[in-house]
Amino acid sequence: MTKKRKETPKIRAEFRKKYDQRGRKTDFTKDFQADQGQLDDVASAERISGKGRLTRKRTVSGQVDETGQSGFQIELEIDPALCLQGRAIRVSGLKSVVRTPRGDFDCATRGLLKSLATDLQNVVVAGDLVTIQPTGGQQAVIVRVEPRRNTLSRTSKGKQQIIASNVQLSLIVASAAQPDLKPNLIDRLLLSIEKTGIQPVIVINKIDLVELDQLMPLIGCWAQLGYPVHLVSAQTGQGIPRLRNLLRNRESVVNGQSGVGKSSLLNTLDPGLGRRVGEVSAENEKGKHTTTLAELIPLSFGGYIIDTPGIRQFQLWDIIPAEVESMFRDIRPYSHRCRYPDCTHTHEDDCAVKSGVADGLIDPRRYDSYCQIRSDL
Ligand SMILES: Nc1nc2c(ncn2[C@@H]2O[C@H](COP(=O)(O)OP(=O)(O)O)[C@@H](O)[C@H]2O)c(=O)[nH]1
Ligand SMILES: [Mg+2]
Ligand SMILES: [Zn+2]
Repeated sequence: MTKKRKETPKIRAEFRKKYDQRGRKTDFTKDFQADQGQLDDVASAERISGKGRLTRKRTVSGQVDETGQSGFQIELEIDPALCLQGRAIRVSGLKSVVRTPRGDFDCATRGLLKSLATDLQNVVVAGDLVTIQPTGGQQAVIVRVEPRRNTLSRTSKGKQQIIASNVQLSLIVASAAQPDLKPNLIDRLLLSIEKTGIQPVIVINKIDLVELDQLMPLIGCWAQLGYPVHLVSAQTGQGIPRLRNLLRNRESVVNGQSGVGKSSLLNTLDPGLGRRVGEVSAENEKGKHTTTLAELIPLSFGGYIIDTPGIRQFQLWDIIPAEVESMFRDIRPYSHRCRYPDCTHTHEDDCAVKSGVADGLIDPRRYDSYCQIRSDL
């Protein structure tokens, strides 16, 4: 059921002077980072206004839903007649490229939105749905950022950094052989996606190199847990049409070890992409500095692939050891039946998880994966 929203009167909000560094550091910077960078949280008037010098007043209009929770939006003197809706497909610092029905626009970010940026958090990230106000030619200013459905993050300088938003699928690409299939690595990548709300999809490439029978028990285990598995070969084209249908009109991020065939797969899916095969991607090139965290690459059949040139691999950010059990869908149902409430399911007596493994209710390989991930954290 969709939540009903009703308009509330405009609220006069007071903001600190634009370049008041002290204000930025003490007030909403913290909240901004804690709240997944969602502008609607940041914009609630009290938190933005401080007790110090107030130099400007702005009108903020907000919405309150039936549950009484505020969903404030920054909405500053926007003239709807002049504005366009679009999607940020590339962001470098405060410059973005926004794709709209009227073509791509080079955009700056409007002053007040800009003042919400911190060292780590960009106000606009690739994937954001934005409103822009053209300023002439294909130039524009971003005046509004829609709340994000979900975010893709990494840890940088000990903090969570958002690199892309509104991602629908996360492809975990592995190879059946050359390099060997590493099921525990797949489990690890599944775990790192579990919290984001992005749908994971396991893609096993290079199936031309193996007998499929060998893979079936593994695939059955993941499928039973609700993770879709695609068996493909970039070389023979097996499984490609089905994967293409999945990616069509969606935004997908591609993840997986080097050499498993990610570039080959993208080329087979959409030959126009022209990805270089057999090359270590830019992410590993030493000395190459890029400020573009993520980029949306349009697919000829609709949708986007999200490229993350600056990111080596998605880490298990933000997960504490005690959380791991709850993120293993197959271990979670047993984890509260142990004798000790803080059971780690590794060395304790009367452990329901270990009993589950012994009784054949939990896949021993998945349990092994659990132990490995826990000990690595
Ligand atoms: N046999 C076979 N080899 C493949 C397949 N896909 C990719 N390769 C090879 O695997 C190597 C690495 O491919 P690449 O696309 O660069 O992998 P990436 O590092 O994940 O982007 C290249 O030598 C490809 O030719 C496939 O489906 N079958
Ligand atoms: Mg590659
Ligand atoms: Zn236990």
